[in-house]
Amino acid sequence: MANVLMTGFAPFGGEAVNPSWQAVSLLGARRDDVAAVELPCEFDASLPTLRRAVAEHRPSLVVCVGQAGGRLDVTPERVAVNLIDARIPDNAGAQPVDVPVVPDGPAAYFTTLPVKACVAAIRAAGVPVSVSHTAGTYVCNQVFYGLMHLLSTLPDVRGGFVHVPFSPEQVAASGKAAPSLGVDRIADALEVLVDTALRTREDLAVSAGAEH
Ligand code: PCA
Repeated sequence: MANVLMTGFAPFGGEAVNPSWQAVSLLGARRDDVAAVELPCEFDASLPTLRRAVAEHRPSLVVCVGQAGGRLDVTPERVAVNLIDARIPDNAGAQPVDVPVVPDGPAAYFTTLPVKACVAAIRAAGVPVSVSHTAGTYVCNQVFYGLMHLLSTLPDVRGGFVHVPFSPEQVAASGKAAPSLGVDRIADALEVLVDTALRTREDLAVSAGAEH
């Protein structure tokens, strides 16, 4: 019985694949306790799809994952902001600018994942990883904020968001120089994150801060 819900995104921005969904679907196939759901990269449809998945699977842990092309490493996100400012249109052609995710919602929510313990465990497993303090202002931040808004009404359910780099196949196909991480390594990191979150209630009291 799945008690972990994981989501990844459909390809967007002209990419043929999205390693977030590739890695999440690998984990869904690998583990009985993980339900894997693909979210559309569309402002209107992403959160309704997530809410339906939470209602269907009734998880105790929700980990949403998205691609952050150009990032060097796997990045568990710490904070979601109540702001959408789309740099490019979504897959339905919508490009909202300077609108809230939830009108009259709080400015931000923090993750309820133990991100520092997760980073330490993923690092020990040999995958490059660091805490991130911004999930951007596009569909991923919208989903992260919407998830935490929903979980604020479900006190027994913890959750958060993880961004992942391009895969080597994406970088090769584009011909651009960019950092990448194989989908199998991304899946390994996400599996360590899930196991760490399931057994860790109190996050580590170590610094993961950044000057910028
Ligand atoms: N990354 C985008 C949206 C979908 C995805 O995988 C983002 O970071 O907002």
